[in-house]
Amino acid sequence: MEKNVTQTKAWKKLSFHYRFFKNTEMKNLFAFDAKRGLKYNISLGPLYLDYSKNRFNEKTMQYLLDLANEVHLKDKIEAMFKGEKINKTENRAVLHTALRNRSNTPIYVDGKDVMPEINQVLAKIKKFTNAVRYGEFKGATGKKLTTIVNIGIGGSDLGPVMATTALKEYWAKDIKCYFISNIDGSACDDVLSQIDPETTLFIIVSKTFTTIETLTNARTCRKWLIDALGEYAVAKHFVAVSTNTKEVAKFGINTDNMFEFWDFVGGRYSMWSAVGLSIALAVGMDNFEKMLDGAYAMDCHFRSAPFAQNIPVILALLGIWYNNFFKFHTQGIIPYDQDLRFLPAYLQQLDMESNGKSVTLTNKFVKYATGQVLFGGAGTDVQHSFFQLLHQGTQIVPLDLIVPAISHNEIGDHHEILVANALAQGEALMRGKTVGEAAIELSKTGKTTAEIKSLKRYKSFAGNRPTNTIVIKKLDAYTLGMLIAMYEHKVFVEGIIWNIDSFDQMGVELGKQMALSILPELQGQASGLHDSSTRKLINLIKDLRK
Ligand code: G6Q
Repeated sequence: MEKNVTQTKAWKKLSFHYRFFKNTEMKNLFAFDAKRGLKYNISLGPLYLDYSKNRFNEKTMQYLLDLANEVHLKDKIEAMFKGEKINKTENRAVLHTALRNRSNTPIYVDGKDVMPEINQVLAKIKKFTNAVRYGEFKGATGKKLTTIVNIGIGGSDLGPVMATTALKEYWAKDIKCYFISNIDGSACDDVLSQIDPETTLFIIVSKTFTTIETLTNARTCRKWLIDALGEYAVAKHFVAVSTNTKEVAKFGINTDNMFEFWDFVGGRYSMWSAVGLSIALAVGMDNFEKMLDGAYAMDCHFRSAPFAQNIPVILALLGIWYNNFFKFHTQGIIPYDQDLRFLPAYLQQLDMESNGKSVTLTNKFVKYATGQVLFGGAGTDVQHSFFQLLHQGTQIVPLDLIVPAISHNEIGDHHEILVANALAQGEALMRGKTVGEAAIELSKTGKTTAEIKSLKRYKSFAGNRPTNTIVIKKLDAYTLGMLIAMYEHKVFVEGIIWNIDSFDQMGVELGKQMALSILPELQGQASGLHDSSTRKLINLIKDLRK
């Protein structure tokens, strides 16, 4: 029987330590230890994590590492990699790591090695990708397929959108990618109004192949194509990625044009599988494989590095320290890279869907905070919007600042300005500016004593606000793979400490069911039981639509 994590020795030590440590200022930690910035960092290939601008000292870190050991993290990591059924509520293995198991060593689920099937699908993706990119697999009218439309939602959309955008610089010159996820008709209309049916390949991505948004969007696109080219064109313009062969066939897609994946791959962990077909089509199979290589490098690091030198483990432990002790329940992700602008949305799902849970693996309601709220956006844009609150608001939001050293577009001094901003934010958030410092600054600008008095508090910054700085050499497929795997494992470690199932998503499923019950009412059928507000809203909208 697992111990409640708050009853572990390490947790108790952390609680006690927190009381004395909580007001310690990072700027003093830096002042007392000139080497702090040289001590608290980890390099892995093209990725460098500086975690020195966080509110911890050696003792804190030791207790956090003790906590990782006390919850048997090492064994849990092995259990995941070895294919044990760690997704307890769904009785499934969790093997997104098998999809990028570049060593190809066997991994068994229910006594069967999953690697041969994974390799087969990878080979099929490669063959198809090359056939489309080299113009061998053509559209129904004989034209090359150069427009890729990914139809999927949630885990079947966010990874492909994020990764294709991140790797935009590697796209084939003649390829364009579009994504339709939202059921809002505007999502379909936006894309269909821009593309040519003769050169378009639709990829329907749905693990279950029952998701109402995806199937509705897919039907609309199918009709659009048939109206333009006739029914016979469907086979040449539609492929599917799913675990549900039966439903794919029912939809009218030749199952030869179906790319399989498996129930041991969660939606939000699936971009390494055939769900990433649009990524492979856009950037080519070599780059897709480089992305898998990068993730594999992070997997090997996560599996073998001592916890004190383990990037995902350190990130997760700091996350626990803030969320459960400081009660900082929000986390910001700020990539200083325009092409990573969808990373926060991607990580929002990864983190919040995985760890937004309230029941432990031992079937008890949790009595401590679990998953934090994650948000973010690309720097420097967001410095001009929500950074105000991050600097001077009453909530403290630990940030990850992600900074590529080399830009794909070294135009003038754009990139130096970008990097200078990223580094300045980390330093400013850590140091802050005291009221006294603000007063001195104001006096240097010639303000009167009265003016200084009235302004100095407004111009002060509490500081002591934590940031991790993650420097990557350049945003390429390999590094992107590392980065995403790093966050996947961070989320995993936090889930282990909280003793929750990070791999189910019952919350998402409730929404799917409820919409299905209201839909017939909006379409004029008898009304069901609802609270007075929902009833009124249903009737109001029906009236407005008359
Ligand atoms: C991800 C979730 C969820 C899922 C979508 C789409 O982990 O399970 O976001 O990906 O609901 O589901 P389908 O792929 O089954 O259409």
